[in-house]
Amino acid sequence: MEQFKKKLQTLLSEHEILLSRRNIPLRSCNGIFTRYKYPVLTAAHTPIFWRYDLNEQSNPYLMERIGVNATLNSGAIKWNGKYLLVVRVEGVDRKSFFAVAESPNGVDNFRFWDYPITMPEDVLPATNIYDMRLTKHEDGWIYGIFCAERHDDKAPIGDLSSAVATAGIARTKDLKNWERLPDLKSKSQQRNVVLHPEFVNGKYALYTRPQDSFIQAGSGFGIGWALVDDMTRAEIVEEKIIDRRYYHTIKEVKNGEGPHPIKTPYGWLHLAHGVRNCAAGLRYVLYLYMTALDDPSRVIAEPGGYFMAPEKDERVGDVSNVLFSNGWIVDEDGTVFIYYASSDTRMHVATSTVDKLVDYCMNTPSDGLSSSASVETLKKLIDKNLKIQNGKYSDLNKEYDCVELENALLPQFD
Ligand code: BGC
Ligand code: BMA
Repeated sequence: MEQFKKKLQTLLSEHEILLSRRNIPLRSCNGIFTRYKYPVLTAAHTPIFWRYDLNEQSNPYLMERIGVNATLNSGAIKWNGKYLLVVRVEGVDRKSFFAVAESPNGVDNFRFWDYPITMPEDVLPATNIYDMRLTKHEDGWIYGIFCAERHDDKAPIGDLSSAVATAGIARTKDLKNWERLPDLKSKSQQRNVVLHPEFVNGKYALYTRPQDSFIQAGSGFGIGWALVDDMTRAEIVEEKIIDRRYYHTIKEVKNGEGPHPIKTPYGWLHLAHGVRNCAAGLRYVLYLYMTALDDPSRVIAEPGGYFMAPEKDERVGDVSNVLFSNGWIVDEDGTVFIYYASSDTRMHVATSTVDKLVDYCMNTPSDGLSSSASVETLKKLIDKNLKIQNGKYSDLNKEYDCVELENALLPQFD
């Protein structure tokens, strides 16, 4: 085989091995969710024909022409029986765009559709767009709300970093053709805006995240809620904070709604991210909370602390120490596929069930906001457990089958 063809053959085969690799569930360490061994999407998963010019005349060395830096913060939806991610693909030029990747089972074999999404511009074109939340609304449209970012032209000359973030809005019926609607009108800048799937008092309902500037959430105080008459000219008139930030918690500096909440018989189940600052920079973790079925803006369960935090390889990437999620899918049997990105670099999946996540929300103690409150909460569980362990289970032998268990567990700790 001539050399060019041979090289291409190798590229395509290696790519196919990566794409068709079976994913492996890891042993759940806390009983709440199951992580998977491999990321579901990396930059290397993007098609070869996106990155290489396959014409031997114009690319005799068969080199990459358009580099992809990362595949991250993806919206998610089940569509015609397939698990779809609307992926934030970031090029080596730092520009993000959206592209659909599809899997038959939700945990592996994700493949990109041939073309990325062509997102029409708003009247004021954006420099960068990212982090889409998908909502199949009861009005019949699928909405995608995402962050649209532009340079702040009011910044002093020479300041090329100040920016303005707005919520871009688009809708579709097939995830291929998108109609762009005007960006959300809001007094403050906005990121992490999410559309609730049902009408509330006949209106569209938005989870918002008002912010003082491009980076600082500041006086916004948390995840907000606003009702909107018409998505084709969406404007926040009144905004109230429904999930507040507090001093010395996992969401002290910032928080934001993840994907839209899941409806359960016990209330709306929410996934969000919380941010705190430390000497190593911002640390992003994921947390859950629930709101009432008859009023999705009324919090009814607030488990304390984080639900998921970056672990092992997840901790390192372009923006290290970050977990971020803006997509999850719930199946008819109650399985929940949580799609999360680690360190702004790659996409992963974790699975759980609606029942487990609701149980987690309802029965995890809330944050008492001080060390002494945490100790009191812990003592209550210890009191209760010691009675049980020393009573009903006093005959349990800790050494039971230790060797066998150790052998089974060892691969977990490699
Ligand atoms: C980046 C986002 C980031 C935001 C705030 C943007 O320029 O693209 O990933 O969340 O800045 O730091
Ligand atoms: C944010 C988000 C994400 C990103 C995170 C960490 O503000 O909107 O785009 O994952 O920062 O960089």
